Amino acid sequence: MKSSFIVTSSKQNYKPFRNQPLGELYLSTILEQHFKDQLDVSMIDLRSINPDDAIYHVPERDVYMYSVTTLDYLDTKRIVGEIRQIYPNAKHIAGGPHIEALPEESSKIFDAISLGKGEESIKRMIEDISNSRLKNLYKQEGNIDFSSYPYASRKFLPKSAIAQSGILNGENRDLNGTSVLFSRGCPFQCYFCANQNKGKTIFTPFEVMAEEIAYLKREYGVEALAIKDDNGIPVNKKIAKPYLETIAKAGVKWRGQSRANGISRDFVKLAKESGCVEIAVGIESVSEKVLKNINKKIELEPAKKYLKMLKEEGIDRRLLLITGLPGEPKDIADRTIEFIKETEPSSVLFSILCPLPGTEMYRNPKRFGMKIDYNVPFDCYIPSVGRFDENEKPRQIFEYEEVTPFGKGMSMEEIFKNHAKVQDFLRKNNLIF
Ligand code: B12
Repeated sequence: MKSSFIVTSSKQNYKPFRNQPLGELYLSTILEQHFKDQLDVSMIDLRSINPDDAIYHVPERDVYMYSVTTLDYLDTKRIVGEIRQIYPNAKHIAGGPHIEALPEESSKIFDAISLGKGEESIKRMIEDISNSRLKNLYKQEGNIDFSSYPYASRKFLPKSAIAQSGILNGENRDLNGTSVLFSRGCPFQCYFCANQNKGKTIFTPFEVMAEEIAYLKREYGVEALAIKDDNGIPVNKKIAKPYLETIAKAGVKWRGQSRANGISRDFVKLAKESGCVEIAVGIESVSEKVLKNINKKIELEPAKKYLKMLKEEGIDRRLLLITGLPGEPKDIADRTIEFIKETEPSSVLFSILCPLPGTEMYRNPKRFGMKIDYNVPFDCYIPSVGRFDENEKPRQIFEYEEVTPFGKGMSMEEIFKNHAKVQDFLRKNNLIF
């Protein structure tokens, strides 16, 4: 049997090859190891191909597989339809955050969907296809033990698409880098976050982590890593130490993201020693009240101290901030600018709230005094409007009721104005990246 993961056009990604389709590579590796010669596994990479022409790049397969995010959903739906016209006997199976968030709608598009962890389901789906007994829904309950699974082989893509310069900034810009994911899951429950892996974080065993980095160095000449883990300095101290020590031994530079609280100077030092050059910190809002409304579970004074500590230890700081959150004060733009001046980050990603499927806000907008326009197409759910194109216009997906549980609702006009004001400040101060 012949199977392929399709990576869709990703027109929303500013540089589509800057990040690898890690989930697709990982699941392909699992399939190949399990089925050996019984299954041909490959990847059809449609990134940066115009969706109008995508079909011309799709060879015939028995099974097409998709890992779907909200932004990719419409592209995916379109290519599935086009493939069905040309290769009507092929099966289409899917999983991923958008499928997890909206399973009913998604199951109309695909022959079968997978909910929960997919490592075992994907094998079962392939077996069931080969025995002509594919079901519509596969559900894998509970967590998995990572030690039973391999790291993602990158061989399903050409070497040229794996590593490149520009993964790190400043003096490390020229290093040859790639992205990696060493853990899954986040113990926090922020209401704006679409991570479906809420709960216990599971980690790749440290020896497998070491093997993966050694493989990337050996096969792809990798010197720099963008660590995509939700918490690149793990919150659990017992894990953080061996995790950072494993990276330290590998001798690479890296950037990642972390919580804004709960990390002591010892761990910041250890991160620095392990090659960390930049940490993105999810502050989200400079209003304590808003932080409570979104269940962020951080406070601003400790967050400022943490940012200062990172600076003192020589690590660049990237602030992640969102506007349009429930209960923002009128002067949020000015307060945000003040916070940025005070904390002196190296760069800032300033987004407008985007209530993505999978978030508590999308599931339960009333709780936040929000009205979501469910008719807005899914490819408009862009969280980082205006990041790379000053003229990009934000599309309105939601609005606040006049009266919300947190006081008077802010109009979208005001929200867009606040966003423009802060973006303008960031642009003038060269803080956008
Ligand atoms: C790495 C990553 C990226 C990378 C690469 C993505 C990739 N294809 O690998 C990059 C940087 C490109 C990226 C970009 C973006 N991302 Co992103 N990203 C992630 C991250 C951190 C990990 C995803 C991953 O690789 N997981 C590893 C795989 C193996 O695990 P998994 O996805 O949980 O999949 C399991 C199951 O779902 C199932 N499964 C998945 N696919 C399939 C397919 C089949 C056939 C089967 C059977 C099973 C199956 O099995 C898997 C193993 O158990 C997640 C957050 C997270 N921690 O999960 C966000 C996340 C997926 N990203 C998100 C977002 C919003 C974005 C951006 C919009 C951000 C932005 N501001 O621009 C862009 C847009 C990308 C796009 N075009 O759609 C959201 C998606 C929400 C949504 N509703 O779609 C997430 C959940 C983050 C969040 N907390 O909100 N992202």
